[in-house]
Amino acid sequence: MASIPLMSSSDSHSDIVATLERDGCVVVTGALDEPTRKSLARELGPYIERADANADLDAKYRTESGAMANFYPGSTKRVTALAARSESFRSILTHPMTLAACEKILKPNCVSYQVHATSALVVGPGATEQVLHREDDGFPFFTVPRPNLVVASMWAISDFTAANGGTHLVPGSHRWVAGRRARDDEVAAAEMLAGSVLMWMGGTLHGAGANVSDGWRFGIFTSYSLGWLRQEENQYVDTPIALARSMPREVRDLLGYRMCGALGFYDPGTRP
Ligand SMILES: O=C(O)CCC(=O)C(=O)O
Repeated sequence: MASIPLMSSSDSHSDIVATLERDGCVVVTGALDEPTRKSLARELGPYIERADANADLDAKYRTESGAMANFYPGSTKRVTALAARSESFRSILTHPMTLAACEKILKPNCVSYQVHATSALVVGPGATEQVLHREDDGFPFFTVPRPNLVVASMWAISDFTAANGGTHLVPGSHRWVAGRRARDDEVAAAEMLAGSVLMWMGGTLHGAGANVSDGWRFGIFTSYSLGWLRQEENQYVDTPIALARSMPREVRDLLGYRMCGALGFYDPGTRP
């Protein structure tokens, strides 16, 4: 049976990142303290409350083949634009452990890396399994296995179990060639206590598990990409410049309000 390496936040960042690179995924316990988790739940609660548990999305994205419906299974709430919506989210965005992973995995391929996408992913009872996919699938120009373009993370606000929709991962699949499909025994569910973080490589096959429990699974997804790529979530729309100006420099920079080498210049009059 496949398994996901389990480490602790007291392990060195370099050991954690080396494990992530080797196996394509890693769970690290004790990464987010309880007060921060509570603040995140409080700040995002009203948005999650209002979010449709996906009946709409299902209909909106359904294609003739049903492919998008497999990507957006029902009974799942998605709240995006987290940098704009939650001040506490900044401690996830700038967490030294995930930034250490970006420094090692992304930085060799770019002048600066950036936020790629953010979302609270709340999987409810009855949700079916999400189709396995790769974070770097948005860049089909490169052939699989692609160079390192994206690093992803899922922060457990609630406990994650195999029964409540714990993320499915295929360890090692970041090195697979295109078209290789995962056997059942190659897929592992991320089981982790609240406060843990699951990190995975942009090329690692993964997807939300089915929720056969009677509780909701609450995770916060955050990914980063090379600064010269198009962000998956449009951070300039979700965090407009007036709001970005009120944020710490490090956060603004990560959102993309800076140049990446010669790319992304702006008129000095609109300086962020
Ligand atoms: O919710 C999860 O566990 C994974 C979600 C995911 O990979 C996605 O929606 O792209």
